[in-house]
Amino acid sequence: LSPTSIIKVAAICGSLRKGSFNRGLIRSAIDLTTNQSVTGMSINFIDISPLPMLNTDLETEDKYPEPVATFRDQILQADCFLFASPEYNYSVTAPLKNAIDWASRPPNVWADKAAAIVSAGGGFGGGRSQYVLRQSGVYLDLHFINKPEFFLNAFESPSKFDEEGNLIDLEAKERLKSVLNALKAFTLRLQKKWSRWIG
Ligand code: FMN
Repeated sequence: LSPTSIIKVAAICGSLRKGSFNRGLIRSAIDLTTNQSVTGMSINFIDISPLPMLNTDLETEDKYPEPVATFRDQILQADCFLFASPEYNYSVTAPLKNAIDWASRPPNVWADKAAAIVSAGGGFGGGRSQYVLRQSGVYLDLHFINKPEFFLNAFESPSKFDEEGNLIDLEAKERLKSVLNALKAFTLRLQKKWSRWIG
């Protein structure tokens, strides 16, 4: 990847519900790249809802079942990741953990990539789950940007989302933009280092 290439971001939402605020954060991030508020990145939303619950009996020696194989390939093809997720009971949501676990099976396709986490939720804006997710990243060699952190209380008034779960708060959009720019910078930094080693 040269600094002029478009960075491919895979965006994953930890909530499966239609009106999800976190899904709204991903839509807003996509808008920021398509309207060129953030340049040099393209964001592809990856739907994790078709994934079965992890069961290693579904694996054969050299194959994963559909739709797991497709999901793993989408992760492999991405340069970096944007996770948007609420916290469920102070932790990572079950759908997101399930997706993380499927892509961690050999070979671990998260390895050596950059990632950012944003969250919308209750009082702490889903923030507690971010630290649980970061902990999995330690084992997976998935490298999270540290700053800026992004937490959003989805329930305070006036609402930062419209009735369809679209982000409407300008200050939050600016913060989201900063997250994407930091993710871009860190992805380029990681990949430049990597190519120096193998070059
Ligand atoms: N919100 C919190 O802030 N902390 C929690 O620990 C928490 N636990 C939850 C557990 C479950 C099973 C569910 C369904 C919701 C929980 N919530 C919690 C509320 C969610 O943050 C809220 O429903 C949020 O809107 C979900 O994100 P979404 O809009 O992207 O679906």
